[in-house]
Amino acid sequence: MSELPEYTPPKVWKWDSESGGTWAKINRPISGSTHEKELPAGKHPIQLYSLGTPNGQKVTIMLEELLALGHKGAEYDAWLINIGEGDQFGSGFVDINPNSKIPAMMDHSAAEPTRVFESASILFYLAEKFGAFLPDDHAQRTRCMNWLFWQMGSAPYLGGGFGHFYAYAPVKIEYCIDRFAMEVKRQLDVLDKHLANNTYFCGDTYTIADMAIWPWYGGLVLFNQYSAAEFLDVASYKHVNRWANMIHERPAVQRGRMVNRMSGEPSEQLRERHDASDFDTRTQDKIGDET
Ligand SMILES: N[C@@H](CCC(=O)N[C@@H](CS)C(=O)NCC(=O)O)C(=O)O
Repeated sequence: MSELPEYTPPKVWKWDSESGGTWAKINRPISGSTHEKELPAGKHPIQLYSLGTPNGQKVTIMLEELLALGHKGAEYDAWLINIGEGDQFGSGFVDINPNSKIPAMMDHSAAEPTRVFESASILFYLAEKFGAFLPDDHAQRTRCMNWLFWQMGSAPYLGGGFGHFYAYAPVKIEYCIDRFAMEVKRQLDVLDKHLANNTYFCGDTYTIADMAIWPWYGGLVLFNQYSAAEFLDVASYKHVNRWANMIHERPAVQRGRMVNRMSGEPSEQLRERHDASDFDTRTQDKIGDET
């Protein structure tokens, strides 16, 4: 085990704003807005304020899937919230999500304009609104919700635990990396065993549970998330790989993954989406730094 400086926690924790690490600049121990900023609004009933992280992708995949199914009411404007620059602390964003995290959504087609935050809540809201990607049968619906809630409870160990200490922390701490690598491998094993006997998370039906799990665990096995594919030996989870590849083949998933993205191939970054044609005309390779 590597040597770390001796640390005795003080009686009362105090905020050290210089604690270091990739996200130190934006992390704060207090909630609420830091500055006044109204959010823009476009022409569509659904206004999404997000970023193309795994949590953001869940919602853009769902919206693109709904549109692919012919639900015209799912047309949306997707505005970029740059969390590295602190946009999530603007007053307009905090009015929608007091928790200052993407994704956040406004539905202006409801009798009362409706604010929706937390990615699973948004997925569930859209599934109920359009009657899609959520089984009607109570037993099947419960299966779907089990896995949806599984994702919400489990992914913080992957992102906030493993990803943070393996990729972002200013020092590599063996104890923390061990603890969270063990948990993430256990989670991958849970998924792998389930997918050995099920095409999707809910048997033969593609649901919001798949849309929630894929950007995180699919990202790990397909896109070398956190540069950890080799370290976690993700290739050994054969059924997760089979499922992840199958979901990735869906055109709506490929589109959803491009929306509000700020990294990767410029041709796969559609930083803001206001129209279906934007996928052909407004990607970063075509417009450069115009946005
Ligand atoms: N449980 C939330 C988590 C959302 C979340 O963690 N969003 C991150 C980006 S993936 C964020 O906005 N971080 C900004 C911050 O922590 O200040 C959800 O699923 O919607």
